[in-house]
Amino acid sequence: MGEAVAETVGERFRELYGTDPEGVWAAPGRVNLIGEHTDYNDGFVMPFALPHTAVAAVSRRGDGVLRLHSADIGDDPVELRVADLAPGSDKSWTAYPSGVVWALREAGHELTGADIHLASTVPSGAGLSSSAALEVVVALALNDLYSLGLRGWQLARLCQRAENVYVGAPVGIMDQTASACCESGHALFLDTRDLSQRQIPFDLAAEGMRLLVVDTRVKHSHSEGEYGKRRAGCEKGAALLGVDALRDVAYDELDAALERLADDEEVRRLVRHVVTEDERVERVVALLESGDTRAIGPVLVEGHASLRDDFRISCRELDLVVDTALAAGALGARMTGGGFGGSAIVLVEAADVDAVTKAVEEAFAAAALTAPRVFEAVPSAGARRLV
Ligand code: GAF
Repeated sequence: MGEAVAETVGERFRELYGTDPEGVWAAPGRVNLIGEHTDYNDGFVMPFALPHTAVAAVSRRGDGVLRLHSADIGDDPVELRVADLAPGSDKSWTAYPSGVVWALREAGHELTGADIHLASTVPSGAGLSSSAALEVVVALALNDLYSLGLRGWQLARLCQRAENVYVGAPVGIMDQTASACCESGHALFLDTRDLSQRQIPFDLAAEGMRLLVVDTRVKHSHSEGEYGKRRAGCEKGAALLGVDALRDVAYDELDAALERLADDEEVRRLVRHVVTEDERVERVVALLESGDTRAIGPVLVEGHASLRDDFRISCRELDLVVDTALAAGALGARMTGGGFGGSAIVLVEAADVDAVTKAVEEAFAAAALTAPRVFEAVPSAGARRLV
């Protein structure tokens, strides 16, 4: 599959820029199994890569020019000068790739320009990290072509910086690390404090189960205020409790911490979510490592309730997916990603895939909602060079 995609993208590059690309790279979107809104609290997350990828055909230039083109936009390439790239100057899709070039140069890497053509199969606005995939594919291509020698987690940090500072979205480090570091057949247990990682085997098909992604088609965006408000509330909670980050509040000290926050109900709820969510990630890792995979279902459901009731970032459509899937026999379900729309994940016995899918589709139709997009998520490879 990779070769066919590389061929198509390379062909388009030739049409646009008149030469062959020096190479073609791919970086995936992700779903997060558990560990939501913990990554900017120095906590734990557990994403895995989707088969859907952003693909980039790239060549270096020596004249300081950056040309960017996206198959999804279709116009002529956008032409910029690398020396002129500045945070906040770009409000279009090109901010993601050019932000990466800016972040690499800001970190001291000498880049003299590039021609880039991008194409992506990661649904955008669906909470599946289409932006991180775009960033990481460009970072990896430039890392290879300019022989920068950066490791996956280092590229992830630079991509996060591009998104935080250049694009202006206050996201954590999960999505970029997932795209850069995930491995096929595994979920990535990531400690976002020091970026230490463990690849956890995650092969549901071998155990007769499936994980469905249900894209509610409710678009979301991180540059909008609600994500930043949650992040600021978590930081306020850490400050009130006198810790560097909510990660430092131990699960067995949660009740005492909540008592100290008695005057601020909103911060209390945010703290309770983050501390219990970190514990849920550790529980899921322990269950998967002991081979008790079906038992993660109820933990996913607890996670959803916490995001809905304490963190307050679910929405009617996400709750409908979760409630309907559980009523139709799913083992577990929860919203995934930043929230306020986007996608939910549903863990099901293989034999129940059709019945659960049908129940969710019928529930959306009965509620007069746009039909959701349902597909199976197979843990796939992280960012890589295709040719
Ligand atoms: C979005 C962000 F980009 C991530 O950093 C993370 O905070 C996630 O929402 C919530 O877990 O995907």
